[in-house]
Amino acid sequence: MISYNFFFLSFFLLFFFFFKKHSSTLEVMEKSVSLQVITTPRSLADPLSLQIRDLFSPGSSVSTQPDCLSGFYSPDELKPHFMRPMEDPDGPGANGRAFIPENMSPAEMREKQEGLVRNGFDQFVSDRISVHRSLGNDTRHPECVEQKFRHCPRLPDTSVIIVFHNEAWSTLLRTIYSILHTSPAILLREIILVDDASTQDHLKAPLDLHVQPLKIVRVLRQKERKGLVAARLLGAQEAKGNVLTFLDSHCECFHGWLEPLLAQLREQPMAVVSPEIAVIDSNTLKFTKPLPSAGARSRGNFDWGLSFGWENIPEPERLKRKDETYPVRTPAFAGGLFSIYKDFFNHIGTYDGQMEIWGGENIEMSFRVWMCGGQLEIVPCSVVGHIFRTRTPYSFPKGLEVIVHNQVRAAEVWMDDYKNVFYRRNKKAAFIAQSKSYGDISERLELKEKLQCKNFSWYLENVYPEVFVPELAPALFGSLMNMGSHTCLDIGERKPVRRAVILYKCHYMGGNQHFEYTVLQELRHNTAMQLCLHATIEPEPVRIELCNYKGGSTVPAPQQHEVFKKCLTVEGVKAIMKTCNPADKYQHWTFGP
Ligand SMILES: *[C@@H]1O[C@H](CO)[C@@H](O)[C@H](O)[C@H]1NC(C)=O
Ligand SMILES: *[C@@H]1O[C@H](CO)[C@@H](O)[C@H](O)[C@H]1NC(C)=O
Ligand SMILES: [Mn+2]
Repeated sequence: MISYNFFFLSFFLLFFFFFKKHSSTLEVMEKSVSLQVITTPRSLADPLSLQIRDLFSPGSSVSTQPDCLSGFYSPDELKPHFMRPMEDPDGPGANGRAFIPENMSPAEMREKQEGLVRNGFDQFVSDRISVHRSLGNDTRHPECVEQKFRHCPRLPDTSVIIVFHNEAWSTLLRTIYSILHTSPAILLREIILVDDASTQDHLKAPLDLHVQPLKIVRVLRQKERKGLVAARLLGAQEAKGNVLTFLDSHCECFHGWLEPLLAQLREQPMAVVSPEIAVIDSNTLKFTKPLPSAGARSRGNFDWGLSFGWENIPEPERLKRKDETYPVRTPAFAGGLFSIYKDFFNHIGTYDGQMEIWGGENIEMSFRVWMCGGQLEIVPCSVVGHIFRTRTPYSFPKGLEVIVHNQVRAAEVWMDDYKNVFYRRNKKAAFIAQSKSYGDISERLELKEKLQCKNFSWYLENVYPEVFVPELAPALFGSLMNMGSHTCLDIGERKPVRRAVILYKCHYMGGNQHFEYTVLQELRHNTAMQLCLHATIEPEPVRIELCNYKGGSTVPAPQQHEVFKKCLTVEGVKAIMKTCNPADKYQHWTFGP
């Protein structure tokens, strides 16, 4: 362990160098532009894309569809299996509106509370809204509303696969009917429900009896609780459609959601396409309708704790979209709702079957699809609503550790040396990796070899050039313990930007106590954002701020000069900059494991 007098460190706490990072980012951006030309959507005439189409959807190439008509699909041809029944426009939640019950009896209050606890959304409200409710007029961007779809080659058909575990009756049925009322019958081959060992009675015989007359809805059951990945694999195996479309069991599909997904796959058979996700409020079931104006689009990303997140589309990506019907390329995807050719799903290695229950599988699939020749896209003209639950009722029989287990499998297979960046931020993951208790990954490595997948630095440079990459080998890292107070520097639980750094009992698990002392002599906390320790003038506590860099050079903020030659000192529960005194134990720090 190395003990520091903070005299020197304090000098460098002041501001934050990004010259090196910044210049390499620019370089990479240029490279990515040339790549976009190759993979830009709608390259129908591109021989490569034709070749790929033949490979993955043999039935749909022009030559094998002699009866394929010219022109566009008419509204009549795109009629759904079941028209939506007429609805009372003033009924609860009609047209996607919120439903707020009034004058509730004590029994109703109890029912409401129990529903909330059981599901993580308000089942009481859901139960009173029609399972056939409409979502009102089509409010998408006019270019989406007016989008037409060529007959030739024919749009592929799809199996919709819905995995559920103890889903409420009304939300599950509303998901099913919303698909049946919005999907063109010629494109919807079937709906496959996969029961991941639910224990609630309504999901057994009553569900079978209810969907049986609908003919195109099937229920498959997993006897034992195996989780999302295994259940989706079961559904995929049984699916008869050309395309697999995965949805959650508490969704509502908006007007024309399916055609744009299938049309984009027809153009790019090696794509994995996701709809734009609209929020269905977990308390009122209000459906947040899309706006006709082209809003700021977001895309998916990941951070170095391997958590999925959203970000605004960077300018170069935005400019590449000629109109609203163009897809948005995304470095990572949420993984809940998406469509993929069944053949391509198999070709690209489906899922890592040894991932347990839920969590991390979307990041693994994101890396794999991009690195092995595919691409991930969000299609904004396709809008599907989803209830974001306040808590997950999806229980984890073996505890939350399975998520870390899954993340370690993803890191070991796909991240090369960059896996250490993750392990430094998650000590539990580091332990699982070190003790090799993440299971056998040899099949996944063989897959990577067989598909001749690119490496992780290729992915970072070409797919996500905007990503902040922490140093692969920082000078010092870990928990920063104060020798006087024996507590550790911690960013706290709340959104840390512009907040005082706190001192907390050392837990040595990384997370909020992970700091790196970089070769540029900054103290950074950089898991989700690029955060730097920011010196302040006594008695202001030292803050955590977004690292500050400007153009190609580094200029200290003016007020920072005054705190030169001060030392980071613990005083009570605060960290402040004070005049240096080598005898003061509260100015000595050490990097822990
Ligand atoms: C839907 O559109 C029709 C015709 O454009 C209009 O008359 C009606 O008011 C709209 N309904 C809602 C709920 O906005
Ligand atoms: C990753 O692949 C690129 C080519 O795409 C290659 O230039 C580079 O050396 C590879 N990096 C490693 C660490 O293997
Ligand atoms: Mn969900």
